Amino acid sequence: MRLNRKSLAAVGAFTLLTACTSSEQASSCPQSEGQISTDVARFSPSDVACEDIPRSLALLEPMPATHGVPVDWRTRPVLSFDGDNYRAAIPIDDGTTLYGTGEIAGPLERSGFVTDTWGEQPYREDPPEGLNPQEYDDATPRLFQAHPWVLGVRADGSSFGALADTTYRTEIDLRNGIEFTAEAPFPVIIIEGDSPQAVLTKLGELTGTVELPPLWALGYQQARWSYFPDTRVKEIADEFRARGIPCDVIWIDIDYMDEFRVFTFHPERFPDPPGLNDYLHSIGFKSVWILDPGVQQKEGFFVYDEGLEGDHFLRRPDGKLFTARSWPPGNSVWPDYTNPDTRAWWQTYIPDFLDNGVDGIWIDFNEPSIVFPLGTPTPEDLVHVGGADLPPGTHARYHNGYGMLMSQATHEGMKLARPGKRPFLLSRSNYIGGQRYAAMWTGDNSASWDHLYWSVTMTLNMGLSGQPFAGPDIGGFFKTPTPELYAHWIGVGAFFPFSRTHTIQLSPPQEPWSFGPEVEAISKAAIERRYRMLPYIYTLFRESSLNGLPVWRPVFFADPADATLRTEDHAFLLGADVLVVPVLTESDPHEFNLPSGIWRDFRLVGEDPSATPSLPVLKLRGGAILPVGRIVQNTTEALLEPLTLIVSLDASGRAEGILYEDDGEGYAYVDGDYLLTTYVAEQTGDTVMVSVATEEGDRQRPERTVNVTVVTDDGAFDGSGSETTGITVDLSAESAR
Ligand code: NBV
Repeated sequence: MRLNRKSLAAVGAFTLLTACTSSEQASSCPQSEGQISTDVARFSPSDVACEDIPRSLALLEPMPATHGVPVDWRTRPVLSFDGDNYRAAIPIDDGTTLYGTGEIAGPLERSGFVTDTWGEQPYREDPPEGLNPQEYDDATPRLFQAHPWVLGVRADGSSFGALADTTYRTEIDLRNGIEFTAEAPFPVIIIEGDSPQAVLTKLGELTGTVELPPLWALGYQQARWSYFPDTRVKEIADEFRARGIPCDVIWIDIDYMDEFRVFTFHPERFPDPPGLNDYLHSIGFKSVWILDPGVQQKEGFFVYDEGLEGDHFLRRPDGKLFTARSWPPGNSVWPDYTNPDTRAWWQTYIPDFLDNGVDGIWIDFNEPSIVFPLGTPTPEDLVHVGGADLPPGTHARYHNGYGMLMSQATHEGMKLARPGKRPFLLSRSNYIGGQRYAAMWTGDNSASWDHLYWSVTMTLNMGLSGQPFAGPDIGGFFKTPTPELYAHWIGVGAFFPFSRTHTIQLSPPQEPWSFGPEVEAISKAAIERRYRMLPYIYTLFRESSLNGLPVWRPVFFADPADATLRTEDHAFLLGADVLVVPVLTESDPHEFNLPSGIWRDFRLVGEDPSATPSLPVLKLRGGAILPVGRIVQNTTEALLEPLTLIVSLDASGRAEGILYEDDGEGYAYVDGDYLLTTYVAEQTGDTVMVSVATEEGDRQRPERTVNVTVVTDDGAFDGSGSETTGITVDLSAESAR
């Protein structure tokens, strides 16, 4: 092994602090230092007792070390304690670029930035006066979620990941290598990999992957704070259908509740939730309803009474209930989700709630944030009782895990209530590993071009932090977008893994038709593109659920060793095969660094991005086959009648692509009821033959028409036929061009 001066220094400093570097030692303390698997090692402060090191919320299970870390381990943190704070410094080689750190505004590449992991409502409508957006990013180093995780990509494309395995507030300083700082001792887990993809797959093995979502949750979704009363919800849903704009989900914000009390419905505004949901279902909509953790402290309110009886609410150190203002009038109290009995109690409300025909749940303000006065911090000395494998601890210890534990309780409650259906849960706050329970949106953003750009970089960095199911409020939550901004946002927004328009209370309408006929037509085309791509997007989610790879990937994933791609964050990859090149700036067109190789433009709905710059240019990798469906109004309609295979041949005249299909909402796929097809295309002379190369799963191949479009540098050539006998496309046919 070759050691450079930096890593020698690191080993030297490290061995002063730890005794355990030989290859055979292992400890019964799950947090102790050692190698967990071939590419994963944990480094713990050696002079701290095992019980003083927090138990991991990030990891799926404790994952004890099996043996000591070999002396030639490449990436070694230097651990230290300065009397106040514990620190882990990780030197990096020249040419290494850094990513991840979860939900953070600013550019994709995080080197040079400081992130403070402490979920909270940042109230960041606008940069403080006089600050440019870049400085503003520095000035707001935290958002709603906490991911004490950094992905490093070395000059040669090999990679590593570093996880500060603690829910305590952790500063991630990337100004000079990587430095994690927290007030309590913490282990650092290092993952090594040949590529960033390999590291993310390992991260998925350690912290879990997203569960395959129901297909409808990948459709386009419409929200505002709030559509009410119920007749307004129906009007919005009807309008989508009347205008022929595809949409799967309508969102119901806090005004549906009776005085904002969780698990209640406003008697006048929403007198008949099951009736409303029946209606929505009859026209192909699903509905997602919001819940907040703040429970009104009012005797006679069943959630409060029962929670008090079971001792489920957070208390102050003197034993008194912690009370503060949430949305309901008067004070509220907050469940202590560290207690397994409390999680089980919270779950008891979910079956009745879902029985109203509710399809999905949205949990908000679960950093947790206090509503009045806005920005009041939750006291760090609140007492969490813990239970099962979680020790008791202060709020300082559990704050960053609160949203995740609420997500876990809600997700598991949804599964218990409807064992045959995949839950869809969206959570504003979460912690690394939280992708196993909930999707995320990037919280309260603003209608500005900077926020449009950040919505792309944030979604990318969420994917590089283990969370593939992410997206922003399209159009911006605060403020009102100009028609041009909305058009650009929905243009790219239709491709977010989670694609939803949302806006604040009392703001002007923000539906796709609210900005005039031109933007309506652009929005319709954008959303129709998503629906055509859904079979591919669904296939990507299935892949992510298995191997932890993000759905949105930075351009440098196409060639991690190409230094010119490392900062490209105005374009992105959807999976490995589709390159999306949007316009994210109002002026100053961005100079793109795009991967080398063959990338061919393709179109889906007759659009022309050169004439409509708000619709991103789409490029298909040479060597890829993209499975697409037809335009539908929602996912209750059959997507794949017909199935279209868009083929982009590589230099040797070959291409390959994968399509995953199942029933879209249940768990039958786990027992084999799915169909996974690999299609191949091969050129011989002037003809291209497309056929099924492999198939997996018990699901019957449907009888359906299959269209093939071969995109070449000369144009597009079409063919049609059956996937059981293969399809021939004639590249010499003039008429097809
Ligand atoms: O529930 C109201 C809003 C919601 O629309 C938004 O998406 C959340 O991020 N919620 C915050 C509370 C209002 C905060 C100002």
